[in-house]
Amino acid sequence: MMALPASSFAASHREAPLTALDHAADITDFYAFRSYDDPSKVTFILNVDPLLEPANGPNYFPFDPSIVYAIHIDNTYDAVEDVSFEFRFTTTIRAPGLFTAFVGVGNGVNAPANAPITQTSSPGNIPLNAQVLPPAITALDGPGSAGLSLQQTYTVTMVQGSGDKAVRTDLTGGKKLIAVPSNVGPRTMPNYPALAKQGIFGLGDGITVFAGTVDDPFYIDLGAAFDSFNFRMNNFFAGATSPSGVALPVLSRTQDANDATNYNVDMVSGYNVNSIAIEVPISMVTQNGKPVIGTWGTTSRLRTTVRPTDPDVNPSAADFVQVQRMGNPLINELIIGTGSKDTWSMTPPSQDAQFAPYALDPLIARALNAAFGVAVPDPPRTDLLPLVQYAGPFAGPGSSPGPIADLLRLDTSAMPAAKTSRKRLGLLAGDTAGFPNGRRVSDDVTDVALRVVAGVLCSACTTGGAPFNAANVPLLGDGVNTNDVAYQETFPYVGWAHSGRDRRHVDPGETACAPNCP
Ligand SMILES: [Ca+2]
Ligand SMILES: [Ca+2]
Ligand SMILES: [Ca+2]
Repeated sequence: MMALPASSFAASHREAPLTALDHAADITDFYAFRSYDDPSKVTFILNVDPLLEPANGPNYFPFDPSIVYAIHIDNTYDAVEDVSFEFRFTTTIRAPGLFTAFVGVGNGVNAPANAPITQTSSPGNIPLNAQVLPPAITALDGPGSAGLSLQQTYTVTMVQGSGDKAVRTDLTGGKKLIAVPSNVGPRTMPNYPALAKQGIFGLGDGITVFAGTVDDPFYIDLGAAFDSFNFRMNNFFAGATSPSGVALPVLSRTQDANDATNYNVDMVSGYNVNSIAIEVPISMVTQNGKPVIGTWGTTSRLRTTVRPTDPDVNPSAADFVQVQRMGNPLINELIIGTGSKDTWSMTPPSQDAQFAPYALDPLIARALNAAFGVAVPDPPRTDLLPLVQYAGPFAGPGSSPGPIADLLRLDTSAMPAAKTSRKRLGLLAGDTAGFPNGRRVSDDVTDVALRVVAGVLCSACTTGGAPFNAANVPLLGDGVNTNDVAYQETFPYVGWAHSGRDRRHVDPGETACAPNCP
């Protein structure tokens, strides 16, 4: 089980040993929230493939055609999926003679008068005066897409039920759904936002999908967090110390209330991630008028892999096994012991009871106590159970708590918060439309997790046998309060991909957001 997690740290970038070696299948973050711009719908976002350097050509970051990417919804409180959406990708190299996956200049460039003499037997042979460089890429398909050599299409399948009795429905409807490539740069893709928007597809019945490379919406001082809690405290915090006199990574009240300023470095700034987003009517994923759902994402691979001598970039479907999953942020990252992470990744959430000891006595809380001297509640940490059961503030009236399972729980009857009243700390700041009621792209799960593990939700706990006062939990945080680029207020809500030519990573010592910080 697990529960909120704890300390800071990337929601889930490279957390498990096996998926650290399988980056394409590595789930970085999973989001589920009632759509800001259409409250009749809910949006799910599954992000994979961490820390994509935007300049990393020439093939950039295609989705893996041998992975099944899936989003699952439980609406019967048993932690078994009732509705799932599966995404499968196919790669086509449309211009095999090109030297890169994406190239284009202006209106195209023909061979000049002094072009090298052509050899008819050369595979790269180009006739005299013929076009050498295609026009800049302005479309995902058809006119304007000649330079988009590597094109990925995908299918969307709705699965109702689970196991052998599941009913599978192709939602693609014969449409050519095209994944949005990474932003190569302004010469090759002169109007990237317009190009990316072409990757938003309506599938009918109120369903909208998007797949492609985008700005990683997650923000964190990753390097400080994983250097054994070596947060940069000198200039950014209130100078608070624990009872044992150790400096604490604590924000001042003013800093904590400022959701638009970074006091430390967002180490994910300037990096992209691969994103799969689907928006569906709430009625499609709820049952019998019960508004609460539990949701999670998975990546699955073929159980066995055959390497053909004739390379096939699109292997056929066969027997798949789950490689990774994610419900709540930071569970695998911070709660599950490293020796159990790979097992956890491959286990369905309905069997999470076996991991309950990790959450009921989370090592990360003990680490927080040891590193900083902050008081944390005594185990068993039953205050963490609402994160792994249908219990607590978002349980829904009369619902069964169900088994212990890492699901991201969302009460779809709670109205989305307007941008001006949206709080990065979600529920902890009184914004009931945010984490842990689902998770929006802007929610600061790092700071929330630190405080929850430190006991901020603990109303009847003890510490060292004495009463624990949740009001005394300090304003723990990493000093990174917002993303490096503005989020969008409409589907798919994330920022578009950073330019490979012009991306900027904020460095330690730079206290501001990147140039576009909201
Ligand atoms: Ca179910
Ligand atoms: Ca970002
Ligand atoms: Ca933060």
